[in-house]
Amino acid sequence: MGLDELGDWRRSHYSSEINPALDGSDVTIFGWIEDIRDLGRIKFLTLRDREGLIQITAKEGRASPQVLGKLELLGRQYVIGVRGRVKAVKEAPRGVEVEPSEIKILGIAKHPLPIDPTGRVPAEIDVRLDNRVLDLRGPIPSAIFKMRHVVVGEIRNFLAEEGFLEVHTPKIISSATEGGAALFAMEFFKRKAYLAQSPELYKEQLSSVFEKVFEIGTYFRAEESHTRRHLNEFISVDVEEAFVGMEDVMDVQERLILRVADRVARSCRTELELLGVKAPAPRAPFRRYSYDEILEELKGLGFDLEWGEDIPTPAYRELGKLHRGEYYFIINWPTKAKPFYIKPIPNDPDRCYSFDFMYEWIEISSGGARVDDKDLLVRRLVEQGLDPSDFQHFLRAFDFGMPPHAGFGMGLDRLMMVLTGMENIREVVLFPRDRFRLEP
Ligand code: AMO
Repeated sequence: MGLDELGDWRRSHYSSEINPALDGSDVTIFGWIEDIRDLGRIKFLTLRDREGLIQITAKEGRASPQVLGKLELLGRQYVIGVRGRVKAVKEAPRGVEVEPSEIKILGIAKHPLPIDPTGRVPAEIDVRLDNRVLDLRGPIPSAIFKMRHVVVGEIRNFLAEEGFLEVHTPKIISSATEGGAALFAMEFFKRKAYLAQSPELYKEQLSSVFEKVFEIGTYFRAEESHTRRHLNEFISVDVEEAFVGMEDVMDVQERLILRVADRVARSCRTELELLGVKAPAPRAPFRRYSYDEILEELKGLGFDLEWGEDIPTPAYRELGKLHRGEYYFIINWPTKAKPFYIKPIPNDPDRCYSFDFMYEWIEISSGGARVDDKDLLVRRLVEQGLDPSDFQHFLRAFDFGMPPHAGFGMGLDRLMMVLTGMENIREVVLFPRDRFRLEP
């Protein structure tokens, strides 16, 4: 079947803009066919565009033979343009429909379709992800990604208003940042290079120039674990500030969450309703528990962890039940459980100025105050089994005047899981990458 040319047709209205008050007006609309109902003498099409749905109604006797002929050719998810007249009709969804005077077929869809994007016929997440573009046309993914757009915009506005400068650091790097094991190696002409795991070493250096910086960027980790909250490619919101300590950047994190939650509650009502989640209403100030206190809580829950250990997932799961609906910080971790760049507490060097920011059982961000003394940094690198010569460029910045500084990195995808109530991080990422998924 030949496709029609777009020609001079341009959209006059989105579906959501067509309401009973437009009764009698001529409109041009575009979209994807969600449903076709053929009742013989009357045919209903539901057309979806990015804003929602509109009903197209063609009656024999009223519609032209051209229109009736075109209707015979259509299938679900075909892309069409419709010119027609708006009619206020009580029985129609939202009390309005469009009577077509001309239809253009602009794109076809092959049948049978692999999934039903309306979600009425549920499909496994893997099948949905294999057909992600079609899947994204459904109302739930659509709500998630509209909300994600609002969230990213608000984070950017908030940080800019707080005086942070947005920066972009390299993603092709020559040495590990967050530990060697989870690095993706690549060939960089004749040299070996890696994909950045975080902007840590760059944002720290830039705090010695611009004092307050942030970056929203893509990072890569070769972690083999296949979980519902890890991907091999994820987006992090990184913040770094000079002349402050851990508590100050925790306050930034707290204000950021309050601001985003407020914005989502005000701007995403439709999306929240569709997702079936309550508007976020975090109660500040967020509680700050020490690692030692959390270990005690876990003991009470039956997890006898050795001091210094990282907290395993099953323990986090139980901890989350204890902290239901709560955003909270876990601070002052054992130094050996954190990366080399986190500053040990001078009079208690087994503990460090670090925090994880949590919602229930999910870690949303982590950060802390940084080692700002070069000799200590070199010692910390060696203690962690790293070779200081791999970090010579980072270390050199400490010869150029490095201020005390602190910061954090927040997983944007994790935050979106929390705000949308999704249990699987793949739901909130357009084209997720994990060990088993490199496509689409
Ligand atoms: P960390 O390694 O804890 O800290 O990462 C920061 C935040 O990024 C998110 N995150 C991930 N999200 C999805 N998939 C993953 N595989 C993944 N790994 C991490 C989490 C996590 O809290 N440089 C430090 C931050 C700092 O100190 O400023 C860092 O990278 O939400």
